[in-house]
Amino acid sequence: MHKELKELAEAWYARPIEDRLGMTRRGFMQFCATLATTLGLSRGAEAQIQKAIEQARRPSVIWLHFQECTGCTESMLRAEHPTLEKLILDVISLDYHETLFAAAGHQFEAARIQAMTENKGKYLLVIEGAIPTRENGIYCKIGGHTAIDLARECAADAAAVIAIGSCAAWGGMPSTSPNPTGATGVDSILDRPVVNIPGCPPNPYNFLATVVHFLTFGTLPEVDHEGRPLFAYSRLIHDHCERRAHFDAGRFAMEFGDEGHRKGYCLYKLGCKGPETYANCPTVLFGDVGAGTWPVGCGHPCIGCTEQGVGFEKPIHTLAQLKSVHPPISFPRIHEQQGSGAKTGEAAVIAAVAGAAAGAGAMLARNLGKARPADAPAERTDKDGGSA
Ligand code: FSX
Ligand code: SF4
Ligand code: F3S
Repeated sequence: MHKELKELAEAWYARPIEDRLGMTRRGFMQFCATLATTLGLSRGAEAQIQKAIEQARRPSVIWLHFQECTGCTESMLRAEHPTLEKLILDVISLDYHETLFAAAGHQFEAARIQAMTENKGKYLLVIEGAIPTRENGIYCKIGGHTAIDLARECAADAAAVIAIGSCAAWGGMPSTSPNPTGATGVDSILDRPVVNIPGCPPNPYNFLATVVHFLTFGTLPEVDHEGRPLFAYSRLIHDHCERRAHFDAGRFAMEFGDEGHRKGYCLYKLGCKGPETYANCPTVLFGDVGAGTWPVGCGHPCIGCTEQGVGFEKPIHTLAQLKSVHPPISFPRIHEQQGSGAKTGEAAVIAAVAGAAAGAGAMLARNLGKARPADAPAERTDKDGGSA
């Protein structure tokens, strides 16, 4: 780096973090508490997170783009929270990013090699987009190198590899049948563990929380059998959806714009895939602009964008397979205030409001047919309900 630029950067990072982020000290501490909550950490972890963000050397991040729409990057940087993108860019040192860099051509290629050499064994490799494998990967090339070769070359000396978005996690939209380019997820072409953060686009908080976990504890968070962090992908959307009480009571929207839809009833019969999709969308929300800012909250069925075999695979209005018919032991509040500073993600805690619906299972079994609620309720069939 140019000497003057280096001095400027050093002076900038010598300033207190709240100055750099343009937030109050209290706001920063609340933010750390929110991240600790999102990660499902025990009491006191927010102090460790706070210390790590303030004091740790920012990990170098090399960010590659392959087959995708750049929505992951866009959603991260366009987040409405005034400090989220600042925090992400403050927590990591983004040393190579194909969308954000001003450099081009050979200069750009040189930046990648330099970042890899200077941070050998220590950098985080983030991959956005699917890897085309058909015909030796010729369907995606950057600087003359295929996505397969670039991913393998950059992963060789990385401290950890994060696949961001459903495309990178399992192929996502580019892998939709008939998958002409043989698009696949990053982990299928690397012989090392990959943390997957699916979603199209994924929630920026899940990426930030994963990086902060690495920064704080030196390890990546615990993952499920598909490589997804448990803190974000261990619960069904259906089990923490604000419309769940309507599902249990048999109140469904049958058409877009009908009375049930206008009243905010359950979207199951419009094809909502919440009952077979694992993600924290209902509690973390998107964009920090208010309550209900997630697909179902806005009145559209979840399409299962985080779930391989569901998102971009099952027709949007096909009924979901029910992974569970048991009523949850708690429900989130229907109207939770969002959008003020560090409050985002705290809905995860607030979700612990008591309210098991007695007899909801029986109601459920009676009301899952396609008939309108006013009609004689049809018995549930496998076609309607799946493996319950
Ligand atoms: Fe797009 Fe990212 Fe979807 Fe894919 O997000 S939002 S197509 S997951 O890789 O850019
Ligand atoms: Fe919510 Fe969809 Fe489940 Fe209905 S089916 S409760 S809208 S997740
Ligand atoms: Fe995707 Fe469904 Fe969440 S469509 S963003 S997994 S609500």
